[in-house]
Amino acid sequence: MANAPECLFCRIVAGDVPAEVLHTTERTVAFRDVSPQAPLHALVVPRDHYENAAALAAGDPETSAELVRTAAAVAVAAGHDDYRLVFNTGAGAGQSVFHAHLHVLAGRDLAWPPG
Ligand code: DGP
Repeated sequence: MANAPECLFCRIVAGDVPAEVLHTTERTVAFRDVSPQAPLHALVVPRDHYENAAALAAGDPETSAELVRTAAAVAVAAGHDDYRLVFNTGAGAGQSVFHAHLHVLAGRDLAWPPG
């Protein structure tokens, strides 16, 4: 799927918007969230543009799996065996950037159920 020039995360992937990149793979980029909700708060995104996790899983299941592998690698590299992975899907669920992204949260007690 082509990248979307107006998409913030496409621009981060392209290097046009700065971000603290933690890990890259052929298909994914992981970078720190600008508004961290935990000591480790990273976002893992596909290099290609998909609106949300469901669209990514339907269109490119291998990259969908790589997102999870990358998220685990980021957490473990930061010293965390316990971590939370979150896909917000839809504005009502808190999605504000409509390029699929997997939140990686770790380093504090994470309550359940989430807010
Ligand atoms: P969500 O609400 O699930 O769509 O998550 C979007 C996240 O993106 C949110 O936690 C804040 C983060 N974010 C927004 N703008 C930027 C940015 O310019 N740079 C970085 N690194 N993160 C951003």
